Amino acid sequence: MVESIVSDKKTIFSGMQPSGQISLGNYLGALKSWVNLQDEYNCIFCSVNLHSLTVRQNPELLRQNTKQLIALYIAAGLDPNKNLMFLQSDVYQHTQLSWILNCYTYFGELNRMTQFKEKSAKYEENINAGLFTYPVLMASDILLYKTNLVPVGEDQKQHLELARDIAIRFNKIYGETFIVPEPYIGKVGARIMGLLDPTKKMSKSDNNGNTIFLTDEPNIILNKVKRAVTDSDNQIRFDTINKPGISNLLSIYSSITQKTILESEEELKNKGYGDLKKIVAEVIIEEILPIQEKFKELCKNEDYINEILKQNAIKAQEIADKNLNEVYKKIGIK
Ligand code: AQP
Repeated sequence: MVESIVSDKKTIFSGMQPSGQISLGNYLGALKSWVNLQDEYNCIFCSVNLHSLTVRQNPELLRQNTKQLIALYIAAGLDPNKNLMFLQSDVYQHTQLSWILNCYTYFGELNRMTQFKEKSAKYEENINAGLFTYPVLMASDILLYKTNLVPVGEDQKQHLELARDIAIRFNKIYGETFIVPEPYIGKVGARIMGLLDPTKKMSKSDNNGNTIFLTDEPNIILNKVKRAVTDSDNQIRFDTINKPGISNLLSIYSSITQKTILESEEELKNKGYGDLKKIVAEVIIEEILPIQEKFKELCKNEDYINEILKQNAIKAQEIADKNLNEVYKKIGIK
């Protein structure tokens, strides 16, 4: 059995797509909690740029967003010496394994994926095969590193379940090869909804005032929060069905301040909506400003980011190559 990265620590894999700039949703739902994992686990935080090709990208923007994503990982507190941070496209073994695992995944399984259904509806002019087989590439990302744990939001649970099924299926045929990954159950980040449509999640590829980006200037953040959709009954209370806008503002507030929703409700219940928005915008700005300052510094030093990517990709390739070769031998390619 091939070892995972090092020592007795468990391996965690997660990633983000550079399909836009990182949103407040990506930060509060994922990145912020990753920072707390880096001492206890062997962490692999990839920029999954090949995944983002399932939706048409502007090549220049994709290049820029890819580098910025890694700079934001570091600015938010991920230490490049403690975590493996690299571009998915720099480790070709991801796509090699993906092809193999495609042959161990059933059409019916992929056809059941709700994210495929949602994205097909959102991008109905471009329902490409990559969108359909996306979960197999994700399974490859995870299984390639003998990952033990995957921090997943609600939206990715089904994909992780599929990765587990593929691993179990492969192990049954060829003997113990992949570690069957478990979901990481820790302090789960909040699911942040769009400001203009609080019934749908905030996405980095939305660019219409629905999304706050980590790189937004304070006045932009204030304006976006001021324009957030609320309701007309002027009561601050958490009720996602009847008051999705106010509930979303409460989620953002409690996620940043680390207070419970109940504590936040109690603290803010006598405020008007205008004051609530001002308070929420203030805590967002306070949280994001230090990240932005560090990010701007990092962006001045592109060589530093390039070097991190290069060194980390070499380390990742070493592990990936070993594990892919094991698969090749088992299936008769080598
Ligand atoms: N709104 C959100 N609230 C909480 N967590 C979120 N995540 C994404 N949106 C929210 C989490 O961020 C991580 C990285 O996501 P991704 O880049 O792999 O793709 P995604 O989930 O499709 O994110 P976006 O922002 O919605 O990207 P686009 O617009 O390209 O589709 C994941 O852990 C995800 O759960």
